[in-house]
Amino acid sequence: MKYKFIGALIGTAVGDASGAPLEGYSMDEVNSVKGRSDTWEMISGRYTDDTEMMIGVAESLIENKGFNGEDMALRFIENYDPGRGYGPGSKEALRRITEGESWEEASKTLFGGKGSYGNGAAMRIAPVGVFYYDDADKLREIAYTSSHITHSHVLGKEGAALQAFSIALAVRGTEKEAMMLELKEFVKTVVYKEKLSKVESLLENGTEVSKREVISELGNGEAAFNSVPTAVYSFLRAGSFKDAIVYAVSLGGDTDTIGAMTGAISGAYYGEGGIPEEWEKKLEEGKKGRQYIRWLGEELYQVKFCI
Ligand code: R7I
Ligand code: MG
Ligand code: MG
Repeated sequence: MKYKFIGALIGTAVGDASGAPLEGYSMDEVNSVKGRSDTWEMISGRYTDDTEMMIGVAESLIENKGFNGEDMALRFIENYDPGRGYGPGSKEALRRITEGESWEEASKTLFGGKGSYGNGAAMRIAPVGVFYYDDADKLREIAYTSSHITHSHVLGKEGAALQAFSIALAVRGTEKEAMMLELKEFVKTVVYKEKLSKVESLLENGTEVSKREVISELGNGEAAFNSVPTAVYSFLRAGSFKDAIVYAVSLGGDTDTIGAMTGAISGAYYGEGGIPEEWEKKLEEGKKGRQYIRWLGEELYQVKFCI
């Protein structure tokens, strides 16, 4: 169990770093850079906003032994490094909070008052997925409220909840075949129900389905509904952590984020031991690098089970 907690967090970072140098590339561009998948290697160990925000979520859950919105928002602000490629909506929400607006209000005015449906809330959700893995109602509640700091659109929040619940099922050790049913029962909005039906049909068609079809059915973009189902599919169709990440990144588009989300679910499912050692070792070190992220996973486990 401890290695599943660590796996979800390190998996986020490894998936993020794997996709980072290719973010925004089309599928064809990725394939021309990467070549055949059996020669595929992680180019750089540097992570992006996805992992930096995930670190903030973990730090806050550990420190408060559960969710505290004001504290989590402050962690995001403290950790904020403009060189990590933040989305414009998240950046604006954090700027507003820095200037004194409450974390409950700051995200509401974005995108014409509808709030963001970007994948920025889902990409950072791994600590919520592992910490509340045994309580679906609580997991949904905390996924929604933690998302709200930057993402107040229902589709942004629901994407984060779907991603968190996928991680929770992986922590529980639910068989892949049984996951689809649980996920379909869990999601509430039509958009995600339809996307999950598409995931199911694609899975039924086996590994021969073309990447073009996957991209046109599920998406590979920055909206949560065009990337969370893609990560779930990338995880479900693969037989290992490595295959899942290579596939997710090979779709192009929002590669770091689809990589991070696929890595979180896969890391929780296979545990840290399923993550290629050479990839984990390549992750950046420094103040909040590889060892710190591992430590956060251990601490989350301690807070969950030992206190
Ligand atoms: O969701 P967010 O933090 O961005 C995350 C992405 C990931 O790929 C990271 O790796 C990083 O590169 O950024 O930031 P937002 O700006 O809230 O959302 C991302 C994008 O989704 C926006 O820039 C918009 O293009 C789109 N988007 C919307 N478009 C129209 N209407 C999000 N919400 C809306 C909307 O309501
Ligand atoms: Mg990023
Ligand atoms: Mg991204």
